[in-house]
Amino acid sequence: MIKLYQFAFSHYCEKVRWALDFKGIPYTAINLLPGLHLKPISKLAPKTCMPVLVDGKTAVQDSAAIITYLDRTHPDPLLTPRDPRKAKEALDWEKYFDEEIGVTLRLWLYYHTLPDRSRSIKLFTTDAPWYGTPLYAVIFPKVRDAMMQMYNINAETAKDAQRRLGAALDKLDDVLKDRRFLVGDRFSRADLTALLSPMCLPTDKEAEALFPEAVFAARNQHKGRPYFGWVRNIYDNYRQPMAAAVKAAA
Ligand SMILES: N[C@@H](CCC(=O)N[C@@H](CS)C(=O)NCC(=O)O)C(=O)O
Repeated sequence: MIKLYQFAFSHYCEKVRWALDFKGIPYTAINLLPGLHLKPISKLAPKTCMPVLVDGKTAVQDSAAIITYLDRTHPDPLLTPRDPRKAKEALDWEKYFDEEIGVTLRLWLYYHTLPDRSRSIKLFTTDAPWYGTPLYAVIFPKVRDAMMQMYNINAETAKDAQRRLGAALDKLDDVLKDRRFLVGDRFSRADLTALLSPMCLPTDKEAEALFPEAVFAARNQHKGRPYFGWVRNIYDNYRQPMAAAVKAAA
């Protein structure tokens, strides 16, 4: 059975869960804790980031590489358009999402969330092993410092991330004026809108509990925007329920 090493709360991991569920592939999710993931992941792959998919002797790291791998090994249904020009367009959109939305949204969210210890611990222990909460009671300050360093989080970078994210969302609003899908007239990997799930998916009540004030306020301002409705719509219509056969914790 395929194994997916992941952080349950990670939007890059949600992208791969979605691809697996869309294709109806059974898998086991191995949920790790930030900080404690470093050792197991460095044994599997060159970098420490997740998602990492393990299929027998093959380990694939990086959400885009995993989707390409799954399209090769489980082509029905394909997520990459067959037409080479459209395939390139879909990959370009995916890269844009990964770099201009996934990275900037995370940096901005973490800048506002990490100072709040209990909110952060709640987020990082989502569906994680039982010992996560007592362990973070002790090691959280170290993990927080490491994350701020790893993602280069400070007031200046958060401001820049917010600006870049704003520009990317404006571009999406503009493009979505006259399209249902980002590429052609079919759902493709370009429309796996998981990277916007932290912003768009929680209900108002969940968002209020989950987000720091600045993020909650921004989210409320965005609720009427085309991109926001598009993400919700695509989720409603194309996101199958999670099919992880076993949810293991390590
Ligand atoms: N480009 C990568 C980004 C993945 C990524 O940034 N993962 C983060 C969680 S959101 C991570 O594992 N960070 C911990 C680390 O890099 O050690 C992908 O698309 O999979």
